Amino acid sequence: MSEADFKLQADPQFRADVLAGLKGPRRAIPARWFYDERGSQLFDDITHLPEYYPTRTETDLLKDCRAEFAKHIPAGAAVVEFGAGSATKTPLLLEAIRPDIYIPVDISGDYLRMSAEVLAGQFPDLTIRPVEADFSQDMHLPTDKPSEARLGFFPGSTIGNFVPRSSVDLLRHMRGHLGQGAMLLIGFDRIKPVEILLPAYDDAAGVTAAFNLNLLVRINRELDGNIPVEAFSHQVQWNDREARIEMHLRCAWDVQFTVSGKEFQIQAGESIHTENSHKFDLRSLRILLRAGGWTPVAEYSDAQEWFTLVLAEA
Ligand code: AVI
Repeated sequence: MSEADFKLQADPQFRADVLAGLKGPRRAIPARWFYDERGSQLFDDITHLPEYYPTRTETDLLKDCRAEFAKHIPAGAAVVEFGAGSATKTPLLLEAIRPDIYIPVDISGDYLRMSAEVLAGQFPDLTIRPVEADFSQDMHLPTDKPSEARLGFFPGSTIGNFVPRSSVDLLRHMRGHLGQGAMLLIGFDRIKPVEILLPAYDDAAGVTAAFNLNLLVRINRELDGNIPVEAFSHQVQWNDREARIEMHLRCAWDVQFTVSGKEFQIQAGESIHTENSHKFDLRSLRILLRAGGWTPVAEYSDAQEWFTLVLAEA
């Protein structure tokens, strides 16, 4: 396939989001577009960084509580994971509840297939039905046994990457897809001192900076852009009013560029807002779950209260 053909095949939603998001005065591009192949790899690297506490905290929590939450989950429930699945967290859940069917849902088809293959090797008796879809949009989930109960698994505090109105929509959407008698196991990153939060999103090795900047590289490659990537730098701030970490790409000097034939200008000091990562206290996460149609059944937090896993029922 020629480079021109490849560009023609760019995701139309990606193009629409980027063209709308680059228009001033408040420039913002949805965080879900971070995850091309390189972005997914960089995110995986982030999860192993010493500063990025959420993954290891949640993994330890899963290890400690799995016997407890397994007691609440009906035998034979199918597991639907929103996201391709993590190499460590997913096996812990599958070992604890031993479902017959596992349905990972992810926007990145290659990553989804790769992780499904690895899991198939680890769980030879498990039926794995990967679904390539954006789980925040309409999708179709396979039904092997029409009567089966389903457990949704949404770890990593990915819910925090949505603004409150969208996270309520997403939770309701999940409830609709999972059906009657569904349960949800969901991770929430807790509010904590900025001295811990900021380095988690601005690590010394610069991996998160590379993850953020890769969005511009992706735009240039897939949307025929010529954004001068070297003019931008990774910037992280804590927005206390909204209880969230924000990632931006700050422009150091005036630039002019085109994307898909459209012209843009960004002045020195302006930024493109690329990600929100909301943090929660116990009250805010309970309110969010209830607004999304879920009733918390059990909550599990680590000793420092840095992360909470909630088991909820529809
Ligand atoms: C996927 N998500 C939960 C991560 C987070 O912590 O908000 C994405 C991330 N962005 C920078 N580092 C990690």
